[in-house]
Amino acid sequence: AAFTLAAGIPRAFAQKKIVLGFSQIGAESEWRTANTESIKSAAKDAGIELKFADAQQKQENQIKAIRSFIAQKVDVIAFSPVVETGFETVLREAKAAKIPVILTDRAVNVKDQSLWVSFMGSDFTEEGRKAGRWLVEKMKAEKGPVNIVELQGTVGSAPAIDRKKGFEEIIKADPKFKIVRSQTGDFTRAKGKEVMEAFLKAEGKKINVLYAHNDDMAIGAIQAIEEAGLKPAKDIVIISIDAVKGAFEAMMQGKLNVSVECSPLLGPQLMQAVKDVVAGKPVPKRIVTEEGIFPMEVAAKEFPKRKY
Ligand code: GZL
Repeated sequence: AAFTLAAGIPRAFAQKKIVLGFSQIGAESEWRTANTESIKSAAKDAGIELKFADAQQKQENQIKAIRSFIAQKVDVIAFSPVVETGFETVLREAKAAKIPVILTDRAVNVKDQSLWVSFMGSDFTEEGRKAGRWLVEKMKAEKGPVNIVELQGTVGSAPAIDRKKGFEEIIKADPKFKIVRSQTGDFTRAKGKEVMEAFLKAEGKKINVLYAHNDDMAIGAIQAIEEAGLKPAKDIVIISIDAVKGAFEAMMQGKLNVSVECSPLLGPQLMQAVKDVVAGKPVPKRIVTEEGIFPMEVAAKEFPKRKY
C-alpha cells in the first residue's frame, strides 16, 4: 500500500530563541564599554535574545535586574558582580527558579558553589604579580627607598582585592619597595585624577611609582601629575592594568610605562557557554582568559593589532 505522509508535520519545530538576562556593572571605564560591546555583538551573532541591564556601579541595581530576569523566566542569567559579597540571597532565588547563572569578569564570594555554573574571566592576582615583577625588574639597579602610591579599584571588588594581593606578594620580597599611600579611585578617570592630586599634595616629590588598578585611573592620574609640573613615566614611573586603547595612546606619548592586559572580549565565550548550558552540555566551572603585558617600548608596534 502506498505510504501516505502524515500531512502538516512542521519540517522542524521553530527553534525557540534562547533568552539571556545580563546585568552589567556600568560604563565606568573603557574596559567596561568594550566588554559591553563584546557581549552585545556576540549575542547578536549567536542569535541569542539579550536582556541587558546597566547597574551604574550599584549593587542594588544588579540585584533588582537579576530579580526581574527571574520574573521574566529567562533561560540563563549572566552578570559581572560589582563586589564579591551580598549576592547570595538573589542567587538562591535564581537557583530556586531553576535558572542557571554564569559569572563573567568578576567572581562572587559564596560558600555554595552550586549557585553559579561557570565563572569566566581573568586571573586578577596574576595580573597584580605581573605588575609587581615588571617593577622589580625596572628598579633592580635602584638602592631605594622606592615609594609607591596605589590607586585601588572599586572597594570590595574582586579585581581590586586580587590586584593588590598579587602586587604585594611580589614586592614584599624587597624592603626597598614601600606602598606609602593607597586609596580607591573606583576605576574611573575622574576619581583617579582627584586621588592622585591628594597623593601629590601629601607626598610631593617623594613619590617614585604609581600603581593603578586600571588604565582609566592611571590616565586621570597622568593629568594630575602634569598639572603638578611633573613628567609622567619619567619623574613618576606608572604601571597600570587593562591595556585599553587609552593606555596605548598614553604609552606612545611616553606618559605611561606599562599596562598589564585584562581582556574584556568575553562575549563569544559567554554565548558558547550559554548555548552549552541550555543544551545540557557540561561547562567548565572556571574559564581563565589568556593575556599578556605591554611595556611602552612595544606600544606603537602592538597598537594596530589591538581589538579593544
Ligand atoms: C576587570 C574589570 C575591571 C577593569 C576596570 O576584569 O572588572 O573593571 O579592570 C573595570 O577597567 O572598570
